[in-house]
Amino acid sequence: MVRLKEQTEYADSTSQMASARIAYRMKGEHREQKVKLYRTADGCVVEEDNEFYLLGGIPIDFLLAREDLPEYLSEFIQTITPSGDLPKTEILAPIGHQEVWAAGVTYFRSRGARMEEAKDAGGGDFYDRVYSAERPELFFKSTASRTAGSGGKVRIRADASWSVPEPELTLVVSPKGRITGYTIGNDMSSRDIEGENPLYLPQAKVYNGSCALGPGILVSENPLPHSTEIQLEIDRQGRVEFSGSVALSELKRDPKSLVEYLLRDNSFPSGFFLMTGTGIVPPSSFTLASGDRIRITIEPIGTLENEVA
Ligand code: DO4
Ligand code: MG
Repeated sequence: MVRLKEQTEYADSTSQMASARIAYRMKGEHREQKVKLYRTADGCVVEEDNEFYLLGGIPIDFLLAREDLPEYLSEFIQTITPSGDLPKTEILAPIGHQEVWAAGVTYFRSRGARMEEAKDAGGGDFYDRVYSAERPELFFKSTASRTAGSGGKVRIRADASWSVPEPELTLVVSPKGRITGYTIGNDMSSRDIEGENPLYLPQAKVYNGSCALGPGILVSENPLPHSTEIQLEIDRQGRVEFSGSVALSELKRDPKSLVEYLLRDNSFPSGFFLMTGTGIVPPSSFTLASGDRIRITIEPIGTLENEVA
C-alpha cells in the first residue's frame, strides 16, 4: 500500500501518478470515470481506482452545489494523497441541505400496482393517465433528517398496515440542473395509505425514516447504460423473503426530462436529489416487518443496505 512508503518516495510516486493521469487525459482518450463520493463521520471521501482520498473539512454542501463536480473532484484528488480504506461502519447518507424529490409511475409495473391498490378509492385512472401524460408525477420526498445512510435504519409508519421499500436510481443534480452523479434511493412507502386516497400521498411517503440514500455517489454526468440492473433483496430472519430486479431500459422517462420538469419555477440553491421511480413491486401479500434487511444494488454504484427499525 502506498501509505507504507517513505515520505519522499510517496510524494514522488503520487506526483508521477498524477502526471500519468493528466497525460492520459491530454491524449484525449475516453476513460470511463469511476469516481465515487462518500460522506463519512470523518468527512467526505473520494474513491478512484480503489484508492480513497479524505477531503478533510470540505462539506458535502460545498460539493453538491458545484456545477463542475465531476471535473472538480477528478482534479482535486490529483493534488492530495490517498488515505487508506473507507470506514464502512461510518458511512452517512450523502446529503446535506438538499431536498429529496421523487418521480412516480415511471415504470409499467408501478402503474399496474398503483391502479390495483387504488381501485376501491376510484384512483386507478389517475395512475394510468399519469403514466402516459407528458407531465410526470413529481413529489417532495425527504430531507436529510428523515434520510438514513447505508447501514442505518429505515422505518415503517405505526399507523400503516402495508409497507414496502421502493428501490430507485437517484439522480444527484446541481442547482442549475446538471446531473453530476447517481446514487441509490429507497422510497419507503405505506401502500394502504397511498391506496386509500391519492390525496394521502404525502403521508404515505414523507415521515421519519421514510428514505434511504447511499452508500455513496457515482460522480458522473454520463447516463448509466440501459442494461443497468436495479436489484432488491429483502431478508427476514436469515431467509430471502423477496427478491426482484428491473433494468433501466424499463424506465419510461428520460432522467433529463424529469430534472427539467422539477426545475420549472423551482430553485434549489444547494442542488437536489431526484428519485426516478420504482419498477420492482413485491406481491400484494407482502408487507415489511421490523428487523427485515433491505438490500438494493445498482452495480456501478454499490449496495444500499438498511434494517427496518
Ligand atoms: O403515486 C404514487 C407513487 C409512485 C412511486 O413512488 C413510484 O412509482 O415509485
Ligand atoms: Mg417511488
